[in-house]
Formats: sequence, structure tokens, C-alpha cells
Amino acid sequence: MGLTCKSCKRKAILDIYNIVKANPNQMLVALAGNPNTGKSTIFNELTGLKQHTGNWPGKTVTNARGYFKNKDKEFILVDLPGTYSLFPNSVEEEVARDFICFGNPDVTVIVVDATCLERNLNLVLQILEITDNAILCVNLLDEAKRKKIQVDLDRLSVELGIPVVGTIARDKKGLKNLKDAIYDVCVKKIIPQPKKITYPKEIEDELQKLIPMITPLITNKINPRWIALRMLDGDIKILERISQNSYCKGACNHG
Ligand SMILES: Nc1nc2c(ncn2[C@@H]2O[C@H](COP(=O)(O)OP(=O)(O)OP(=O)(O)O)[C@@H](O)[C@H]2O)c(=O)[nH]1
Ligand SMILES: [Mg+2]
Repeated sequence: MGLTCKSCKRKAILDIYNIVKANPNQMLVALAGNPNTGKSTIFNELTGLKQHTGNWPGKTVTNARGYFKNKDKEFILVDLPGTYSLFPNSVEEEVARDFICFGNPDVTVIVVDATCLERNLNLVLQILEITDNAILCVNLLDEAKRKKIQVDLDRLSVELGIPVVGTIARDKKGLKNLKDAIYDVCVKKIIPQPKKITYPKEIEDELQKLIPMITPLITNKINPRWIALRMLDGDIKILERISQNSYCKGACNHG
């Protein structure tokens, strides 16, 4: 199979997040979310780096990596390209999806725009089907206030079953709480318990047959239920990803 522009681009992006922890004290944190929700602004504030930001979607096209410390831990923060869904339409979206699925982050911070929560929560629910270790960061609370939108963060936390932190990243507000929530989830002081979606009986029955077959094939933390759902969806590519095993830490050679 020849090299295509798409495959080269994919490889270039993947190389950037070929992340090996230097020691067990390091924790890996993914910053995910819809485009233009303030992920790179949060990334820059936490790491002191200068990722490209601006008021239009699709600025971040590769995964930038930076570091920050909190208490006794060091965190590797990965700024992912914005994605509307985990059913990707572009290489960037596919890479963001794959990092969440196969990159083994210790916690995934999902950044949402407080002014359009309904649209953003679609991706949140999709991510919570993959991983329990998630934190919701409700950003742009200043814009929400300006538009007279009130967000009940405590209620959201109860409804979703994960920690929720409100931020105004551009004004550096709420970021200490976010760092502390990341720490608490990483050290298991807080154990998120996302509410799971129950599908109609026909689907749940098929899932119960598939999950025991898939579980032995998976070498990392990826949720077999999610893989089974993708299979029922006819997503052939996800099976290729697993058989390539190219994202499973400890089970692959990225060289
Ligand atoms: N008013 C307001 N603006 C914000 C806030 N956080 C970020 N912004 C602005 O929102 C715009 C988008 O921010 P980015 O950090 O580039 O967003 P992103 O999620 O990385 O975007 P993509 O990389 O395109 O997915 C920028 O103009 C930021 O200055 C906030 O809390 N309030
Ligand atoms: Mg960005």
C-alpha cells in the first residue's frame, strides 16, 4: 500500500503524541472537546506554553504536549484537536478520537462551551462511553453570564456522575480548581462514576454476547463495551486499530 497524503499526515500527528512516561509519578491528561471551546487557552495557562488560539474552530490540528506540576505529581497535558464527535470526519478528529480511546490517558478533561451546552454534551456522552476517568470543564462562563445563561454545575455533576469544574480560562479563573480535580481523579481521591446509557433490549442482548469475546483481545484500559457498540455500528476501522495495536501502551513499539 502506497503512502497517501492522509496516511503521512496521520503519521506526523501520531508522532507528536508518542508519549512515554518518564516515571510512575507522571500522569497523562488529555484535553478534549468541541472546536473553539478554549482547550488551547487552558493548555497555555496550565503549561506556560503558547499554543495557537483564536476565535474560530479548527485551529489546533496536532496534539501539543506540555507539563505542569500540582502537589507531588507531574502532569503531561495533551491539547487535542477539537472534535464534534467520536465518529470522525477528518484526520484530526480521528487522531483526537484515537488518543482518547487508545492513548491511555489517566484522565480526560472534556472542555465545553457554557453557552451551547446541549450541542457540546453530545461529545461528552460519547467520551463517557469510553472512559470513566473524565472531568467536565464548563468554560466561557463569562459569555454565558453575558447571555443570561445559568449553568448548574452541581446538578450537571450529579446527572453525569463525574466532577464538573467551571472556568473562565481567558481570565485564568477556575484553573486552580481544575488542576485540583485532575489531581484528585489521578490519585483516585475522586472516582468518577459516569451514568451509562442503556440501549434498547435488542442492542443490549447483542452487547452481552460480544463483550466476553472482545475482552481478552484488549490489552489496555479501553472499554470493551464501547468497542462492541462500534462493531454493532459496523465500524470496521476500530477493529483494524485494535488488531494493529498501535496505540496500546506497553504492547507496541512506536519506533
Ligand atoms: N470570553 C471567553 N473567551 C474565551 C475563554 N476561554 C477561551 N476563550 C477564547 O475562545 C477562543 C477559542 O479558544 P481556543 O483556546 O483557541 O479554543 P480551542 O478549543 O483550542 O479551539 P480549537 O483548537 O479550534 O478546537 C479564543 O479567542 C480564546 O481567547 C473564556 O473563558 N471566556
Ligand atoms: Mg486549540
